[in-house]
Amino acid sequence: MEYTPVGPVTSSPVITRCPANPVLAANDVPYEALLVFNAGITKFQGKYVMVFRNDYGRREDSPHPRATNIGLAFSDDGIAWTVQPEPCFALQDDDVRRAYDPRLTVIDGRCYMCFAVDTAHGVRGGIAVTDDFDTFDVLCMSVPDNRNMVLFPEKVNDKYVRLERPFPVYGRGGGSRFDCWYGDSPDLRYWGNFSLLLGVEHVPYANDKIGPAAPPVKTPKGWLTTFHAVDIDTSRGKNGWEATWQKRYTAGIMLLDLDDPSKVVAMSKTPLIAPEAPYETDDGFRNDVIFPGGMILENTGEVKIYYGAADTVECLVTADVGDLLALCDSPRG
Ligand code: BMA
Repeated sequence: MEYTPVGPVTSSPVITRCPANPVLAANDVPYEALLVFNAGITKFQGKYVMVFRNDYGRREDSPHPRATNIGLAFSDDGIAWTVQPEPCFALQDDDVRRAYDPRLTVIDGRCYMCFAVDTAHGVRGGIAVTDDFDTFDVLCMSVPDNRNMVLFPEKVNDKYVRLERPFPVYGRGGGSRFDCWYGDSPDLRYWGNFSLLLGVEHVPYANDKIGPAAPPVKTPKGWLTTFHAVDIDTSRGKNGWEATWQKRYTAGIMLLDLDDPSKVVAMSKTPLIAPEAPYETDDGFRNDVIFPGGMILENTGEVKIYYGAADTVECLVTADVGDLLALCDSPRG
């Protein structure tokens, strides 16, 4: 595929990186850990809770870690985290290689976790529910290839709503030109009514793929939500542990219609978060990767956005909700 380079990008001035970044890293984890990133975060039963991806086990023969599990951490302030002694959540299925990139959404007092699953027959997206992070009930698993599912925190028009990112390799020209999709469900198990929400071509700073990021938050103006956007520049070379890494992941922001979240009301045509800080651009497994998985709207109007940085650590930026809404100033196009 041909990729027209996007060129330099910068973060929006409305975000502030947390001075404590990274808020979670491998050395905070009391079991074998190497890359701690792409976490799902929400407020549940009076605490902040994080489920994070932990890739572990350095190998001699490959830059890729040996295995992945999902860790669990709690916090009173959303900044200082205590990791539980053991990972949580594993799928008992011979076809499954690993579950990763979890996202959390509380609906009617229960905590739902969306996750990606690598299987011997393709990548699947699943949804499980838990009340204690000890036992999980898996409600549904998509057909391959699909992942990056996120759930809305309440029903809209009496339907549960999710965003997702299927991988149509044949239908989109053979590369990874993948888009953001909408779907809804009467019961969180059976999903349908799918429609395209946002295509790569609607995002000026993407030339490869996009996907849902953190689960949306409700505002009077609409559902405010992040997405990840990927651009490829074939002149990029080694930029991390692998021989080459030509992608860059930025975070975007958009506003969906309150009554019909299959519609983008407005979006920012420039990135919300672009890789700039050393923990985003240097010394990581894959540098220049910003991958949001958690977004919390506080009563004060502060929005916390958590993201995996460089596929290596978990970080936090904050912004004012009014500023984020003001950034969404362009039509989808
Ligand atoms: C995507 C996913 C993410 C990861 C990103 C950058 O395809 O695998 O988990 O953060 O690539 O490596």
